[in-house]
Amino acid sequence: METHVSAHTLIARCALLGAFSEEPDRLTRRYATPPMRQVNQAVTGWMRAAGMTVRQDNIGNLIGRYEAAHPDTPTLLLGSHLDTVRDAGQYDGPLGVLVALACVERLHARDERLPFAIELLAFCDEEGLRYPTTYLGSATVAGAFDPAWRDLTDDAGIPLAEALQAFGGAPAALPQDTWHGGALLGYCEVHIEQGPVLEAAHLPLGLVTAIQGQSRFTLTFRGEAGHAGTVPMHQRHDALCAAAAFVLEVERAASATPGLVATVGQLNVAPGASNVIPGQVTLSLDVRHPDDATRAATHAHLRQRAEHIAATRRGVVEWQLVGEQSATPCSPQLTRLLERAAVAEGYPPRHLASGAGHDAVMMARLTDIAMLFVRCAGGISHSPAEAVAAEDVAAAIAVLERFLALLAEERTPPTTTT
Ligand code: HGY
Ligand code: MN
Ligand code: MN
Repeated sequence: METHVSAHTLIARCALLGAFSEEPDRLTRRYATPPMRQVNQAVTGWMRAAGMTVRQDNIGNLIGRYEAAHPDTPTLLLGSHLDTVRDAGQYDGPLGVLVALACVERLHARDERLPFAIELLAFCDEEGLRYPTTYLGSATVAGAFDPAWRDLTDDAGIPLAEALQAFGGAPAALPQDTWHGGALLGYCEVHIEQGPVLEAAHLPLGLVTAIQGQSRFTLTFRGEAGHAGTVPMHQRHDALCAAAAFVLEVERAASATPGLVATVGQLNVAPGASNVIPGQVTLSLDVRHPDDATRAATHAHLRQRAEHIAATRRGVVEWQLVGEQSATPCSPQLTRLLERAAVAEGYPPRHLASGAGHDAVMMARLTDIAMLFVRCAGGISHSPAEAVAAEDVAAAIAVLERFLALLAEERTPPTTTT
């Protein structure tokens, strides 16, 4: 009889969680929404069955704890996120939570305790879809939650403080959610690669060296709304035309800088009618580069360009920083251990940088981090086309399991013979 969770079971679990969505025909699971409650419920059941004690913190993270062989031992953190982007795939986030859970299930099935406790953090918001910020869950655990975020509002005007309360948390108690459980050994996150490098190299797994930095902004171009039929072209102050010129400027600047990626992914046109000249456009800007100085120089340049474009069209632009993360290196020590685990399981140690952001960025404020990437089909993510192979998931479980065993070995004092 199989005593542990197979890769096939794990993929079936991802599909099960993927059915919990705010929208009937596609997967969208934003922070503190009813489907987030449903995934937390499902994962709670699996965590309990794996011998973990489970709690939900004030921000809404689901936390399972598997005790160590002895009290007063340090803790290893494992985790990833359970929220999604809009029209998402099933693996970005949940895969990492469920691979870590599979390893704990295997320990529990063997009735094995390690010389450290494991806390599995299933973060409630990594994507930043509902509120204009990212990493709400991991920022809270890392003690980086900005109290001003409590007043942020979603598209329906619901303040974050209200949403978290409705989800079972207490805004005033958020500081208590900062890690206070004693010594940490580190944080390790398994995640789909979200890029094409591993697939091109015909490798199932990769070891992350660093996570590139990113800056996110909201820009508001203001012009003048007017009648689409009566205002001559030369007398218009069309905010969408200004925004469109800026979008192309973003593409130009990013293409001219090696390694730089920049994206305008959201555009809200107001008043938003076919017979009205757009008076105001709000757009998002996401800028990333492995080198922090290059990223900063690029967004400074883009800001100048935005102001220039607005001015030449006799409008104005407001530029608002939404969030900024420096490039985050992974811990060489923990990554070496992960590499030893990969090699021991027969997988070549391919190192690569992460273009996507991860909860590990926030956790690096608290402790050493390491990340294991799993190949995904076509390098596609943030799309329902996300796919992973069962053999690759099995490889990830085996390597994380081996990583735990190596860490346990390192922490077990050698027995002395008399
Ligand atoms: O946007 C990111 O890099 C991440 O997937 N949230
Ligand atoms: Mn994502
Ligand atoms: Mn993710």
